Amino acid sequence: MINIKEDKKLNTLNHSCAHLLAQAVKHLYPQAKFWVGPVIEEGFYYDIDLGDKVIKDEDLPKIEKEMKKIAKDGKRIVRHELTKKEALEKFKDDEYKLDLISRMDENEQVISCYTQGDFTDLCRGPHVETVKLLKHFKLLKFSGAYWKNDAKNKMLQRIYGVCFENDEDLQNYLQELEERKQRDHRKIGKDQELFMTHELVGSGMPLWLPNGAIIRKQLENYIYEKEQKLGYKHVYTPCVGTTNLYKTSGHWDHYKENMFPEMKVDDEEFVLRPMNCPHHMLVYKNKLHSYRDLPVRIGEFATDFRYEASGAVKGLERVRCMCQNDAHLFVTPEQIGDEFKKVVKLILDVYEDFGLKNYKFRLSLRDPSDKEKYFDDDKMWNEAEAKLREVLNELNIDYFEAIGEAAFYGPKLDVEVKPAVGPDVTLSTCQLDFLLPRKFELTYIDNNGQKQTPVVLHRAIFGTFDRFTAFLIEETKGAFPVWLSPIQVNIIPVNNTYHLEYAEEIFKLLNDKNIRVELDSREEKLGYKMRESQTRKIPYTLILGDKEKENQEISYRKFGSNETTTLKIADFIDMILNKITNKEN
Ligand code: TSB
Ligand code: ZN
Repeated sequence: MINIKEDKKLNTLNHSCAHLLAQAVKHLYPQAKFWVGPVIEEGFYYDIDLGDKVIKDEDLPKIEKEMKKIAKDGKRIVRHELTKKEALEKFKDDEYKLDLISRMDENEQVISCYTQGDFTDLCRGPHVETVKLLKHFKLLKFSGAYWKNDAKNKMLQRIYGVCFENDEDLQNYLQELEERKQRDHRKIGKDQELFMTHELVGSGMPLWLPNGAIIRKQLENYIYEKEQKLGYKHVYTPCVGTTNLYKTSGHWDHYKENMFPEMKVDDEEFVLRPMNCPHHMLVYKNKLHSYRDLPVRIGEFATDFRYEASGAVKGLERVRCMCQNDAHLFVTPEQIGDEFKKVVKLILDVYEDFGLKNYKFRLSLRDPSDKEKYFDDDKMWNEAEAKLREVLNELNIDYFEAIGEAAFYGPKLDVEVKPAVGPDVTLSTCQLDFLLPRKFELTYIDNNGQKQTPVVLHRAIFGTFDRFTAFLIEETKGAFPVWLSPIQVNIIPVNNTYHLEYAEEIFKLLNDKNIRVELDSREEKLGYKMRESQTRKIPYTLILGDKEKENQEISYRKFGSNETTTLKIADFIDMILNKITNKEN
């Protein structure tokens, strides 16, 4: 998909289309007042105050129709420049425009408006010459949006649209959008019964259903095994801590707005934990360490709670209750490079196992001017950032840098991916931290018998099981490799009267080998059951009839193939177990 915001021609076209939208809305709802209508990567939107009116599904076609009418009428789009005084006078009844104008400095910028027929809007431009050129557009969706993004303000109506130069581009885009909707993990999650949400449990709190739980368990086993081999020691710690714990760590000062509010129990004040680092610092501190023990690698599949804005929560991808594949690595300063390198290699290794290719490394740095957000120690930041760059260059890793994306305790390397719908998100992360070990007064004894402070690497390979699963669902479009698939084999007897007994026999054989198998003994047509097995994206569908029963064989179809293969039952079991072990498709 082309980035409309960055394509000069499309940017102008979409911006002009936003004005066309506003004009049509004004015709239909004369009370309308307009806030801003920017161009975004995938089109444009306009934030509109419609008084009590709330936009509904059926309104979009009406607005679109009016837009078409205005466009056909073909008025020119004319620019006027104004002084600030004139602008304030012209828009004196519009609190939104007054807010914008009052913040403008006429010595620094020209104040301009654009008029098309009966509609004038304050705007920097540029625009196309006439509304006639706006032909190939579509209104896509709408939502509520607080004025200036602040929940204390009035909720405005935001309408999204997109405009192209020709119909072919528009149709291609709409088709891609449809494909992305089909791939959306929220849709597949529902269709395949992977997870659910319920308002009684709460927003951003998904419930993993049996099918989803199988996938999660496989992920847990997979990464646990890898981490064991790499010398990680796993722990279990509570998903609450006292407020004091988070005051000690600095989260209370730097991360409070992302946390659930505190709760009092007897004389203690608790918070649901947003991160596990403080608990792991205390686990480290539980005993004395010599430089010979380092690196100490403490891992946990740890549940965290974070306050995410209600408009931002999304399926499994952005939740308020999540489970991190977390670990904190305690190292000597000399070990930072090596240990960081091992983490990056583990990330690469895991992505390879899952066949993931669409990701980018982002080196997330602090914004040096933001002394509030980031802990203030220039030397520490400079050293840490330099160290990460050095390792990335050594490993020849392609990455981009992002100022202001660091954690409050240090710079980090993040893996960024693009979901089917919505903005990019981070999966894996590895974060360098010189601060928390100091706050918790952690030590190790060096080779001169002196106490030293270790450095900590925070790392999560999957990020959270929640977000990783969301991404995996979208990448595989719900057709999981056999080792992850909730149901690996679906058995269909050709005719229940003659073949059910044999099918049950095969079911037992597979089930005994821990192969996840289902037997479809419903009184439905064979063709119907086979089609359904495909729709459910089950990797292997077995069809058992006379021939198979007679020869102690099975016939199978793989997902996505129309070919039928016949094998001796033992050979089939060998084959599928091999694929599961080797994580092959
Ligand atoms: C890696 N203290 C570190 C940890 O030791 C930490 O918490 N880092 S984090 O804040 O970046 O979170 C780790 C990962 O959790 C992120 O990389 C991201 O993949 C995932 N994550 C963060 N917020 C959410 C959320 N709201 N929903 C789902 N996953 C999330
Ligand atoms: Zn951490």
